[in-house]
Amino acid sequence: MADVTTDTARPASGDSQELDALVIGAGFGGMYQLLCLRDRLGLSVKALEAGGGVGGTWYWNRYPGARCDTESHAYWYTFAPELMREWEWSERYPGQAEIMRYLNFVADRFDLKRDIQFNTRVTSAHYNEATNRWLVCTENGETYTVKFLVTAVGCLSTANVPNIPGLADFKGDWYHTGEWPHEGVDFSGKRVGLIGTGSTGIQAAPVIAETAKHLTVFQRTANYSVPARNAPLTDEFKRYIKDNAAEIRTATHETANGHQFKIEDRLALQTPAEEREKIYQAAWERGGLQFRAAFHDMMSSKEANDTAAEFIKNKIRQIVKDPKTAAILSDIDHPYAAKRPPIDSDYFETFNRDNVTLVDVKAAPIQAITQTGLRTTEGEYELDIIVFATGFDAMTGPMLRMDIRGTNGTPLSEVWAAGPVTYLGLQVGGFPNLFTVTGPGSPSVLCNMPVAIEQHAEWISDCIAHMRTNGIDRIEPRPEAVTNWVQQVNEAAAATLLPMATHSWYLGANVPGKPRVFMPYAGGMARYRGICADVAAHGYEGFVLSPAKVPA
Ligand code: FAD
Ligand code: NA7
Repeated sequence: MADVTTDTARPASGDSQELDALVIGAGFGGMYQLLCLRDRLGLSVKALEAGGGVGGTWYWNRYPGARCDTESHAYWYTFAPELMREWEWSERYPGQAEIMRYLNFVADRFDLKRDIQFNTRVTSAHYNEATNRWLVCTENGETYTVKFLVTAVGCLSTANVPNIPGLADFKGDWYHTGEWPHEGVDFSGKRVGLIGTGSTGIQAAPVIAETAKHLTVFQRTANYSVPARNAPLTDEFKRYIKDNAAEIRTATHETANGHQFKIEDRLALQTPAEEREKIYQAAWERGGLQFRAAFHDMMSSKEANDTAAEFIKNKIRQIVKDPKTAAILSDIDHPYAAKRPPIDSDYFETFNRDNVTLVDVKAAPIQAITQTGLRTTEGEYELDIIVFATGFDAMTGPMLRMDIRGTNGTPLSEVWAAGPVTYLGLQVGGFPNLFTVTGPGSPSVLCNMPVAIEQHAEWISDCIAHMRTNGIDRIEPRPEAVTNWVQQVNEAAAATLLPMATHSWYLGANVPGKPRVFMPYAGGMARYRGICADVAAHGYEGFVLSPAKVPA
């Protein structure tokens, strides 16, 4: 354990700025948390953001084809009805640039930027028990002393570049999709290698193929995908959104996954095969993430899931003309949607192009990156550009990248050594007054995220308001509440097929050495919202609330 009296986080010079609260991050989460604490509670508060602007995910992920998979009328803030009327989306799924315009619009509308410091990465946060304050240090050498610390660092903000030997010697250019250059990348006339066939690789491949001389897609795990069927929104639908803003908000609050669509009650296994096929076909034609909602038992019964899986595999075989390529693409080893289900615009069709090749790196693993390309056990591929669509050190990565220490100087990395343990994904035992927006153990990535983010930011803000009203200085979860919640998170996952995708990032399996623990809460957003509300209504049950010290 670290000695708190010799605080290594404290820089040699510079006065520490004192604030009521500090928010780390200025994506959807950090922006709204800042607004709640500043404008509703009247706290002195600032947000620190590593990037050069607001937007979080959408600031960093500028790769070709970057687009939201949530439908636009569910992927926004719903806390202010007037905001829902003022903003107008143009497409069924908003692209990266449009989301950035939206988040800048919100930031300007609520004058948030004056309290956000950009290009500022937080490196450490140490709790001082004697003063009940957090000492927060930045890469630039500034320090802040704050009572409340809220991390809104995102679940998918730490890029995962695999440690493939030889990358440093590669003479071409390489990029990770989550750290894409703002000036863009010109693929024309280039031989491009794309590693990764998750949601991102599946979005990027068709767009890269349009301009690249040749695109080679290196696939390790074959993946399902359903057509997105993106299209401009009609005037009629835009009017519907404006007229029904309140209903849309309510709908997203009541569904299990925070989307606007409900999971059907019918069961795949009780539906005659012919009718089931028709339902899948209709869902395929409608497109989007709601394919997953076609039957209630899809995520709880392997047999039911197999019917969806087989439908999609057949579609792949029908779309992809070369039988060998189709076989590699449809050789999928996990239940449908047990990994984050991608949606696409012409992904499988892309493999019918003359300038696109699929390489099965499960059969012939990648050995090294060479000066001029990439080598697998079966051969060498000459490349000018390598694109890593290899995902993120999800959920815990951004937290553990900082040196966070709680009571007795205990590092968060020690408490989470065997996987993240939290109470409600909102607080960690031994880290008083530290709140985590969409922390591990909350629905987060299993949900339409703005819905989860709004609920967290509001719960945190209400909790701090309660503390201030009631003369409470410090809050942290009881150990038994943490143990009980971790068990509930495990049970919720075990009731679904999600853990069957043993290589998924939900389990931390994509990062070598990371503990394999199912991290998000799979019990559904609506149920989770109710649990959090009950906890608050019962005097913050499961938390220790300590009164302010009366001066002697
Ligand atoms: P982020 O947007 O990740 O913002 C966190 C911010 O914290 C970042 O800007 C980061 O720079 C900053 N930060 C982190 N650490 C530090 C530090 N130490 N110091 C200072 N700043 C720090 N969700 C959906 O619901 N639907 C979708 O369709 C969808 N599509 C996605 C597509 C992609 C390509 C990705 C990567 C994610 C997608 N997501 C989607 C998830 C997405 O992350 C959330 O929807 C949402 O944007 C998260 O907002 P956030 O504020 O919680 O986190
Ligand atoms: P994902 O879903 O983690 O996908 C990463 C892909 O990269 C996946 O196909 C991985 O294969 C592949 N990968 C990772 N490392 C390697 C190595 N070393 N060699 C070959 N292939 C590799 O990330 P995404 O960015 O697509 O999606 C993450 C979220 O962002 C998603 O929820 C969306 O919201 C957007 P694997 O499956 O591990 O075999």
